[in-house]
Amino acid sequence: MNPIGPPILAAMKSPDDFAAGEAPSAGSTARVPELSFFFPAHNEEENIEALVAEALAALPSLAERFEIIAVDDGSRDRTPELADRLAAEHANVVRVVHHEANRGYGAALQSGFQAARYSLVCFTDGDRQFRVADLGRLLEVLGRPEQPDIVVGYRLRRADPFVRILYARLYRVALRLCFGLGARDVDCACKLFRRDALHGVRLESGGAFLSAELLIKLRARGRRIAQVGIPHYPRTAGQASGANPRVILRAVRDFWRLRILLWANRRAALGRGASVLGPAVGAETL
Ligand SMILES: Nc1nc2c(ncn2[C@@H]2O[C@H](COP(=O)(O)OP(=O)(O)O)[C@@H](O)[C@H]2O)c(=O)[nH]1
Ligand SMILES: [Mg+2]
Repeated sequence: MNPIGPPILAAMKSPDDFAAGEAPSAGSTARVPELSFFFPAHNEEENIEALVAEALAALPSLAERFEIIAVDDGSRDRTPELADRLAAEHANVVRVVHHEANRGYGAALQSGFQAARYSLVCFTDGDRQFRVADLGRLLEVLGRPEQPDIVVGYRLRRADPFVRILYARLYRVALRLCFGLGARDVDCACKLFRRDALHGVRLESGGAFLSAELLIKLRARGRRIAQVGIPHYPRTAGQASGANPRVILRAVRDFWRLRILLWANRRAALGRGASVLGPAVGAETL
């Protein structure tokens, strides 16, 4: 028996539908007109200022107009006040979304998408394991003749403990078997989207499963996803919590909830959750 099941298979095509790209050199592309960049931050007081400085330095060569959105996910350190200060210092460029309490990685990404206003939307994590300038690699692939709707990174050499790499391999197999999802590195937190491609997508997961849920639902809508290798760096400040048992259990629960809902009623399952996009801002009001 095919473990994927006909409803998803029909829309998701084969794993090979993901076009793996060679990693082009960063910054080799023309500037795009506008770009929203956001990052989730949970207790990232040691990273947030350097990340925003890095983004302010890198984004002008990638986009003519850009915004930087910090999503403070109920941090209990100085992240909220540092984020507010950065937004005040760079009033038209840096914005902050605060969660009053910690809601989880997926909820933080959802808030980033909601807040993003421009026609291209991208994110990295807030822990500086990616370089903002490497978003140029994603933009270069987005501009290729195949016209992908989404470009997702895969970590060329993942700079995390071995146990994380092992979990990621098992997760990849599970996603392929249960959802037919052929992404090389679903959790690579370096992704770029045409805003139009996100229309109609609704998401439910508040935790780490959101990255997979997003790609599964985009594939189900027939969106073209390309992949490109991205350098990854060790976390040098702050604490990683992505492998906490609570985080893993929540992801497992969300994984099976979506799988079972899709089996029960694919159409209803795809329509559950909150719309990923907030309102766009017309050019005249910018
Ligand atoms: N794990 C976790 N990360 C969060 C949460 N909310 C926001 N984040 C951010 O998500 C990113 C990835 O977190 P990290 O702990 O480094 O996960 P890992 O890279 O998978 O180990 C960082 O930018 C965090 O600040 C949360 O509730 N849990
Ligand atoms: Mg990390």
